[in-house]
Amino acid sequence: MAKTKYKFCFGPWNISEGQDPYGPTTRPAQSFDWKLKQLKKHGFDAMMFHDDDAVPDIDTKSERQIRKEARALKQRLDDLGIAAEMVAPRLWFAPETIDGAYTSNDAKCRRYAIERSLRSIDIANILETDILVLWLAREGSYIRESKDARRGVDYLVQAFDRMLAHDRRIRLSIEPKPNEPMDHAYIPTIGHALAIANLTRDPKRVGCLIESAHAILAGLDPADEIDFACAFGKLWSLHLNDQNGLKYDQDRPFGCTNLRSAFDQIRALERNGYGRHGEYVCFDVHPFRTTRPEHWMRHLVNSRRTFLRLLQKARSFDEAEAKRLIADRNYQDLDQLVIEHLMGV
Ligand code: XUL
Ligand code: MN
Repeated sequence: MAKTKYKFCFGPWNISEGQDPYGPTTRPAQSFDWKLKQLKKHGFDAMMFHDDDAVPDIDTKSERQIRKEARALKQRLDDLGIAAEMVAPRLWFAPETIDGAYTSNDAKCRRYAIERSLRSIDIANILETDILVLWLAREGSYIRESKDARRGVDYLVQAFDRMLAHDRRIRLSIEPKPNEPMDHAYIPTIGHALAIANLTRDPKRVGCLIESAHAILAGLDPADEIDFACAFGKLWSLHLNDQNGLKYDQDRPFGCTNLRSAFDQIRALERNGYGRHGEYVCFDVHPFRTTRPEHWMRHLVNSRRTFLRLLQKARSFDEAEAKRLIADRNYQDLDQLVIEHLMGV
């Protein structure tokens, strides 16, 4: 079978300015146009968009104005030859989402979250992507007793059903993350995402997005999560990055900490034919706070480069020898085969 030619993308938020909870920005903001121009220049094909990356100050604008601005953006993307990979409602900034979005205890706030998601779908339509990414940032609890998790599931299903009914082509791609900003999230793993899909009015159109760091934060192996999602035909998007253990979400360059796991993730993508139906490889990585403005694209360029180098490694792995060692249950030497292959000896 012909080898997959992978397509790459990132989001404007991946060219971040260095702020963290303890200190301000360390780089001056770059314009949106500058960010768009970096894509092609560095071998990327598409951009991911939060709804308000596409239409800034979206909450202050009418539906008509939102559509107008989305159409103008589409024109700019076409001029530059860039696709929109997905749109994601940013449901974690507005005052209405302080106590959760779809699962807020306040009915008015739940309505806000749904309405805003419908506008995101309108933008996705105009940008010609059928993927709506749902990172359910504030759907969970700080304090267990403040929420009813059973009702939370019902609220999530009601919200997903409204989105599925709004547009019969849109596909919801749920991006699980076990914690941060919440203490515990309601959809912490791919298993949860695929299970809740079955409660909706159209399970076929509810799938998932795997982020390597989020899987690691859940104590799971990202490669196994990829295989699991692909067994259901539901891996529709991917955020590759890295994470050094159980701490804050680090969004480190792909492979920088767990090189072997990065190799395993690529092997999982290869054996499942990820990318053959137009799926993109996105890097949800952030520059280190110390990065100088003149090195600002390196975390993205390097993640892509590591991906392509590891892809060569995956394609040149001695599968016959691995098979022989597996048949002999000689996992000690299989382990060494992988290590030496990665070390290039
Ligand atoms: C948060 C995260 C987000 C989503 C997009 O941890 O990964 O950037 O990927 O909203
Ligand atoms: Mn992500």
